[in-house]
Amino acid sequence: MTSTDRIVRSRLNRMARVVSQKHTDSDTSDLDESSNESVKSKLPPGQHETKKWPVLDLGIRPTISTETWSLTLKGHCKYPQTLSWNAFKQLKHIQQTSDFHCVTTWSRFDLHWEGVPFKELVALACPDPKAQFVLCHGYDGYSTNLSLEHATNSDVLLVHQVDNQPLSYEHGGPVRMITPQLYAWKGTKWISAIEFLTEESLGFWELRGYSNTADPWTDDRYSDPHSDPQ
Ligand SMILES: Nc1nc2c(c(=O)[nH]1)N[C@H]1C(S)=C(S)[C@@H](COP(=O)(O)O)O[C@H]1N2
Ligand SMILES: [Mo]
Repeated sequence: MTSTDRIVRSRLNRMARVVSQKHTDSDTSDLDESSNESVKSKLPPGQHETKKWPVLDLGIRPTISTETWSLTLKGHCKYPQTLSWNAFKQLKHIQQTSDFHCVTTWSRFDLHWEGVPFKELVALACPDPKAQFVLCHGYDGYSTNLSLEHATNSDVLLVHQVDNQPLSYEHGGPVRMITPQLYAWKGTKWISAIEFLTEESLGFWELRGYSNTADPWTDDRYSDPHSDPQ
């Protein structure tokens, strides 16, 4: 068994546990360990705050630097293209502070990001009107899907800096995506390509039973609580 197989198996075991608990007991409020009111209002159901920032991936760490990194825009779009690091750095950048919620129940508050809004890349590629879905790929072979509608929210960014430092390699540097209003697996680390699709295509975890919509505020972790997760 490879290390990726072990990571996937433990995540699927967690999913099976959560799903079976939901069948017997739908009250997850006891999982909210925080007593501080301002923290509580920022904490989605079933999450707890961590001051650290854990690293989660498939155990495959691609070697990628700003010299070798590039981002390909492809699929159903008018202007498919590949951007180098220098071309990417010339796009419109913004700074934004947002929270990070992992499906394995930790949340990290107030990360200060700098990067390019996803919608700037959409404007460059000009997807066909029928292409309402995106699949984002990483250099480690990871992928995750989301709707174009969500991806163009103003807080969905391709980031290269966090807390005024270059994004570290283990957190997906040189460039990763973030989706602050969705569970963090929707943000591809070491992002390599954005694919515009006319039909939905599921990503790595979505194929294995994770939710398509992934809304932390409705505890929307896994796609079908009645399915038998492998
Ligand atoms: N390329 C890639 N991106 C990925 C993953 C991955 O395995 N590979 N894991 C996802 C998951 S499940 C989470 S919770 C976050 C974790 O980001 P972090 O390691 O910076 O905390 O990255 C997401 N993006
Ligand atoms: Mo995750």
